[in-house]
Amino acid sequence: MPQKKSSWNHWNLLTKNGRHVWAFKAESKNIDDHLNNADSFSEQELLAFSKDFAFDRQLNPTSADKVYRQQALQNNSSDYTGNKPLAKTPEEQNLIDCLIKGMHYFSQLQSEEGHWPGDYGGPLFLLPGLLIASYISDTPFPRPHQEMMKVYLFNHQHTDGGWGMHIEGEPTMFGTVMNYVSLRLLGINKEDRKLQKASAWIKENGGAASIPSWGKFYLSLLNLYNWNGFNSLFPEMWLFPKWLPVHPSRYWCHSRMVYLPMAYCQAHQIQVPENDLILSLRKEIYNEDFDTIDWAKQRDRVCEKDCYTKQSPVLKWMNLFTNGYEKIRPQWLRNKAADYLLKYLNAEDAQTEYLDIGPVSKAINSICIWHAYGKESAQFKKHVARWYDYLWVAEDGMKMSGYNGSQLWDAAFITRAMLESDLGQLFPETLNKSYQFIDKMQILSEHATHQEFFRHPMIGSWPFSTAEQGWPVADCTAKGLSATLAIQETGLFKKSISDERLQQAVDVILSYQNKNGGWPTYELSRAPEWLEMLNPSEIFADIMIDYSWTECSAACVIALLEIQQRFPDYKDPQIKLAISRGLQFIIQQQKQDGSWYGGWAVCFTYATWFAVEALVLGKEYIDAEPRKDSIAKACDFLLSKQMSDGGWGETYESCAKMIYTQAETSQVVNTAWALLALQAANSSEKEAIQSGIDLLIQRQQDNGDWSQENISGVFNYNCMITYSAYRNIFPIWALNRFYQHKRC
Ligand code: LAN
Repeated sequence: MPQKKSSWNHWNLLTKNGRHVWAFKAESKNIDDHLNNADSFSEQELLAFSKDFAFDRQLNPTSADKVYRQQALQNNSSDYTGNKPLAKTPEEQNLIDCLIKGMHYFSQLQSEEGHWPGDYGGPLFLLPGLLIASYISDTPFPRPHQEMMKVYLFNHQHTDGGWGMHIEGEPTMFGTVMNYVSLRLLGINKEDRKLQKASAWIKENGGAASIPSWGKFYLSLLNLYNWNGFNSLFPEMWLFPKWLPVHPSRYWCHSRMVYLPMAYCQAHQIQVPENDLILSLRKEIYNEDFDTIDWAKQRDRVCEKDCYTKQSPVLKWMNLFTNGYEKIRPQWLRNKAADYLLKYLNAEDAQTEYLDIGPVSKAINSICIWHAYGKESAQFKKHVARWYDYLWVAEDGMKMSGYNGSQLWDAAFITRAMLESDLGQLFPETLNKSYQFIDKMQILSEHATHQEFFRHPMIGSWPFSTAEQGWPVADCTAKGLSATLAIQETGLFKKSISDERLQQAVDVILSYQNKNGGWPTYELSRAPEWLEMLNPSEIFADIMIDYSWTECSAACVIALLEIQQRFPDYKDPQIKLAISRGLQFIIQQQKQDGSWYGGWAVCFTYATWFAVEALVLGKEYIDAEPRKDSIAKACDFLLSKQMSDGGWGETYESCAKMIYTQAETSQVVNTAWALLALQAANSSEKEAIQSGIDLLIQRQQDNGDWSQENISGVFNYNCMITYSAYRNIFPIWALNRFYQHKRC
């Protein structure tokens, strides 16, 4: 690939134990030295960023991770030796060449330690949180980082002046205010033409008073909202008896870990002092005179462009009570609650090496720790050191990632994809490195405080990102296990993961099965579904408890089926029962039209692939008739959505609207999922499969990559997230399956 933009080379990715950090002008590979050269820049170099990272969101708002990929291709070599099997026909040769090219290209993106670092951006409300933490604590990022952030924020502004909640979404009040304020905190003048447009957008759409509650929270911290305009989170709730269904320990861990530091901030009414910038901002984002706003009246006001989940009557009643309580609360009780919150925050920081469970809590925890212990404290410094784990450089600038990466998840998927046929074995070094990485990422011990802070047992589990971050995930455990079994089955590599560790992973998977037979994300469903009525976020749905999901369930069922092959006697009756209950759950989730809704990627093609794969592999565990019907309906559904060019394509709107929404053009990732499902089901529509395969082959670029199309990932129905590796992993997997089927 020709080297295009000189300032791209100023940024280098350093990795250690799966951790990745972008260093400005790195001189050594030591990740701890990544800030050593952050001061050695010229103004001209910084000015060049906006030219070199110019990005046109009109062409495609989803960036293609070009900076990392260019570097990896320059620095890494592949272990491919040029061998290839002989084909019987030119078509087969073409398929083999395409597959080898695809794997060859992708193997060069692998880091030395065996994983595939990649862009995990998408949401547009994450970087603002981190910038607020940096501003409040007076801990600025180095100038090169700041300039790259400005570039990113401007790159994702819409022509009408607004920002969406995520890079593909239409402008919202939340997205626009958060990003506008961020640019102002970064020092952009309010007279700037683009900011003027943004300010006009905010005012025309009702002003910042109508920002959703998460925005009200952030603005309150900045003294740009009044805490009285934010519905109380009732911090005392954490002192409730644990058996109560509304005790926060029963919430979905992401909600729990976001509302925890939010409650701490509310309890202490943390607020930056007024200054010129704040006073000016109050004029820039409100239609009203800030000092005359009736804050209590703003609590439930939400701009209609933002509203995804309406407040339930139950929540309204609860807010009435909690806001009323604020007027009479005894201070000693508030202090007691705040002390407990701080204790919990410290435990979370310690358990995750200060990475925390995700990007939102990462930023807010930093603020709490700064508030509790000060800027010079060891704890706060440890927090700041980990801000950088969440930053990613791509051709659209510097963004905050949706997690500290998707390291384990991608490594497990690609390993399985490559091993779908023995063609993958032409890359032994790549597979071996991936195996070593998966080995290192398995979680092998429990934290001393795991029970005290409501953590699910995790020995033997795998996380989504790194062992250091250490939050176990049910389906990541399943995928880690499946990949390990596939690698071990080749017999090619020194066995580093013992049978005992595999069995521990099985135990974890079993421990995660919900009462309804399905599998959740991080923890069992701990409270009844009616708790959802208390969801205070107007922008997300289904965040209150950890639900059972089709994809998570299918991944766990598949791993259990594979383990039965490997250790037929290990917990045999228990595993069999778990599998059949899991399959029942999956069948129950099927929609009338034969599809399944996908909660974690776009969308129906994704979950339908998972479900079909589990139903096909699990043939001995459920009755033949319902199983066959279900698979046939799924195939009919998929076939009905095939586009005239042979591909499939959904947009992110499938996720929010929960209705299959076809994209203007077919998408390689959706096409690959549909093909994986149809092939798994052994569909008799061979021509349909052939035309999908032809499309994947045609869309491949000369270097073996596929171009980045629409965004692929989602969470909580309404926010999208980039999975940059999917455009390689899934075409490779679908083609490899096709190759394997042809040969048999
Ligand atoms: C993820 C990423 C991975 C994803 C899969 C493993 C793919 C899925 O099958 C289970 C759920 C899980 C683990 C997941 C849950 C929600 C996450 C953590 C994310 C989408 C990454 C970011 C998101 C998190 C909630 C973002 C922060 C925003 C809040 C609303 C708190």
